[in-house]
Amino acid sequence: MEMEMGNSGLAVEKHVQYILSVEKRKDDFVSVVMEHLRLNGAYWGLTTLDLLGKIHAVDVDEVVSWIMACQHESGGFGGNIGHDPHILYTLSAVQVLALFDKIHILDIDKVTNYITKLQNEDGSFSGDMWGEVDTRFSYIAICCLSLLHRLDSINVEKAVDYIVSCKNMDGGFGCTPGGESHAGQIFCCVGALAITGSLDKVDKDLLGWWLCERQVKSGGLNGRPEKLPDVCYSWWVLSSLIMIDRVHWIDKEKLIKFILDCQDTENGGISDRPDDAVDVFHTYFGVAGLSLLEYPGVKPIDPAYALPTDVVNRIFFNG
Ligand code: GRG
Ligand code: ZN
Repeated sequence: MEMEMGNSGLAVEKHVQYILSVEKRKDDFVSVVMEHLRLNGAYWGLTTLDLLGKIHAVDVDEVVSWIMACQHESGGFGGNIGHDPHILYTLSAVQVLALFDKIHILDIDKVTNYITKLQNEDGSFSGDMWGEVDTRFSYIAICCLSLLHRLDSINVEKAVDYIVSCKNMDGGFGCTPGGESHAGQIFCCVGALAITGSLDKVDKDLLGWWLCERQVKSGGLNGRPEKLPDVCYSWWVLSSLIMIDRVHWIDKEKLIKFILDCQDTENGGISDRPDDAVDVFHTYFGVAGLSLLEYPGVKPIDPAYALPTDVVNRIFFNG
């Protein structure tokens, strides 16, 4: 397939430099405000580098020892050293270790125990000891335990039943039963169902229709009806469409153009919409979206695990 390159192509080198500069800038204003997001930010930045074939530009030992220093005695990980543990950061920690083929350095029982204890009687998951329940946490628990080969430590059947109880009339899913359908929650529910081999619980045509209606005139995708398009939905919507085998229902070329239009071609990075300020989150989702669209020069990413396909294959097929 012939893709538009040249001036309108993906500015790989610029984005790599942008990510590397953000990783180093540990104490500027934005980093201080975002300090509690650091472990998530590390996952976004490092996965982007890996998708662009540049993971070796970072010091593995430095990253891995910082990650391990974020672990709490409970087995969960905090967003940074000394922060309270949360399931959100625990997944990021496992994902980053997976990128570097370092999962074996974890005390698997300890991490498994932390996650297992967050499952509630109705099959749902809390995000931490304070108890907030959300289908995001169901996905995270299932994704994380699957990467650790420990899915058998939770009640998978009840976890699936809870996710199904969050399904709506429009085919989508919300954060709790009765919650409005949102592309982010749909990714979580479809991803969890994909990992547990339960995609038969999804009404694929109905959900596929709702998801492909997220594409607006500019080619970008929104997260709900009547909302503005945003590059991050290139991930939440597209990964879901791929998992339910309906990705041919959107216009891929127009979406590629929308993502490329959100690049800062001078200083690197990708923003939520054309001409907005760039950030690592949208840089990751833009590159990950292009990966799902099979854009040349970007490694393929797994739509359920949100990790490069070669990393996922290493975990499940090469010991
Ligand atoms: C490993 C990729 C990966 C994710 C981990 C945290 C998580 C699991 C998933 C989050 C899913 C989610 C709810 C994403 C939505 C994020 C987002 C852009 C929310 C914005 O919502 P609104 O209502 O914005 O503020 P809109 O776009 O609706 O105007
Ligand atoms: Zn966004």
